Amino acid sequence: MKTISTTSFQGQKPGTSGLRKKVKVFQQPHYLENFVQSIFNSLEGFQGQTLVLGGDGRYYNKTAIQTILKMATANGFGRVLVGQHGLLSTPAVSAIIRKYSAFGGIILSASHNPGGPHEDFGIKYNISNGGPAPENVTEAIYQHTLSIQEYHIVDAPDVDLSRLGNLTLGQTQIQVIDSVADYADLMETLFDFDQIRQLFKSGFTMRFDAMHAITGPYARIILEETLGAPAGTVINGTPLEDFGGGHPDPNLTYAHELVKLMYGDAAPQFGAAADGDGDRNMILGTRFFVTPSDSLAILAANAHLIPDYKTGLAGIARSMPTSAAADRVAEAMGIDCYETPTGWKFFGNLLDAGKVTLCGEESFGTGSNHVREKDGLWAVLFWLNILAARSQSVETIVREHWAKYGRNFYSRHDYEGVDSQRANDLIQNLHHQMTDLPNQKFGAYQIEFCDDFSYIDPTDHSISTNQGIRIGFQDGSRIVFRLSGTGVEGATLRVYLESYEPDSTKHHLDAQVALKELIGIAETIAQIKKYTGREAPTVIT
Ligand code: VG1
Ligand code: CO
Repeated sequence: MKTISTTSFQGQKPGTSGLRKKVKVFQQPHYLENFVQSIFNSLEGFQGQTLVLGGDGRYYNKTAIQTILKMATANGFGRVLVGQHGLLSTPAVSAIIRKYSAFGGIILSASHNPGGPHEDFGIKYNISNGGPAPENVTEAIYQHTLSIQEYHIVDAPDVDLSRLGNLTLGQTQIQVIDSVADYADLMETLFDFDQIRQLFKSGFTMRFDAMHAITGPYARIILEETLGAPAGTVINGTPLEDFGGGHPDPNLTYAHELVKLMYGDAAPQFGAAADGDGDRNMILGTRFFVTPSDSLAILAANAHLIPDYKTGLAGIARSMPTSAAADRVAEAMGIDCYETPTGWKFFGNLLDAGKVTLCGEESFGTGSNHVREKDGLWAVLFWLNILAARSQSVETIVREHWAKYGRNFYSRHDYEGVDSQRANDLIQNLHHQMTDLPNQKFGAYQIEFCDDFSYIDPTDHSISTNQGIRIGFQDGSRIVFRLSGTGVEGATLRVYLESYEPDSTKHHLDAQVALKELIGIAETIAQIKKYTGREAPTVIT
């Protein structure tokens, strides 16, 4: 065992979901080690306990995982459960932490950010409930990074992660586990696999785009091998260190191969994609896109069709920028709906307290109390189970939902790679207008309130402030502005737009058309073009 002296790095502050930086930054001597030691320094009582470790297979995964194994050993973990080849999806890590009562887990991923030697790497710590470390933990880790002076590591050859089985490293047992098995077993306990098997037997067609990222092996085993979907259902199914040069973010812009298929002639009946680390999902029908906010509402409204949820939902939680479509379902069901800040870490306490069963975010994230992360393949299986039970198309299910609950037109406009100072100025400018905006009229819309969202956790009463500027209109429409906490360079401005339409004769409209006036109001109030120097958003979802 060696103790190495080090000096602190600036900026090792975890964002919305872990620490994300360019690979080159992580490759600096001691950079990764400092952060990992700071995680361990912020924890108490892990000696002899179990750590779960894995990543999405992006460039630097292999190198980082060896370093972390040696540091976990030197710091006194009793056992490390590590995915074969160092691979585990984010929801699989969450499931494994819970199944084996681990102390916590480390996930190596920058999620939907691109990978490769010149792209992004990331690291995230999850606590014993299987969920992302809450803000008090990430803050403690950050404080340790500022004062770190040494780290502990064992001097040993690399561990062979290619074969399943048990090894020892120093005093620590290293168990190389199958990346998929525990997760696949859990999925089988939640859904009606026989019903889904019947669906595929009847000739149902589907494509799942793993985007060359972590879900490939999971989707092949669960969809093709277990549920009988034909070979070729899973596309881009081999995890690559650079995700094939793509951007593993399942949306209409980046999942273009799937989108082309689903909007082409002879399109399959169902399309889905997942992100780099497997926690996001996109749902498509034949020439039809389901917005993530609607998806959450539809899963909730159809939960009675799913074995694990048929006895009812305790409640629903959605992040603040997510549309209120789920709120309407919760209201109809007579259950609570919670509004949390962006990021899955805010759902953990609600799930642990049994206050909610389903959670979702507009950013292609949905999940439930089966783990403490959002879960891409879980959402796909949930949809498959609904499709099998209802024998209707994706489009029909969504349209019937709108007819019953009304439609929440929704869109997010992202301005990526904006100058940080200018982006902060834009937010400042909104702050300055905050008290003057209420009651002002813009065309048909009158502003009811304007605030910077803050949240008090109902279980531990912790307070999170500055979570995004909300402009609420009298008819329930909303515009939200916030800056991304997952980027690595410059700033990303996210503008979230929502309006509610009860009239079903207008439900066929394209969201960008229905939201046109609100989009104009957002520009008038925030002067997006002036501050960002951009004529149009980089990505529209
Ligand atoms: C984004 C999304 C947020 C999500 C987070 C992590 O954060 O908006 O909803 O929880 O990514 O998802 P931000 O701060 O960039 O808006 V993932 O799939 O990157 O773990
Ligand atoms: Co992700």
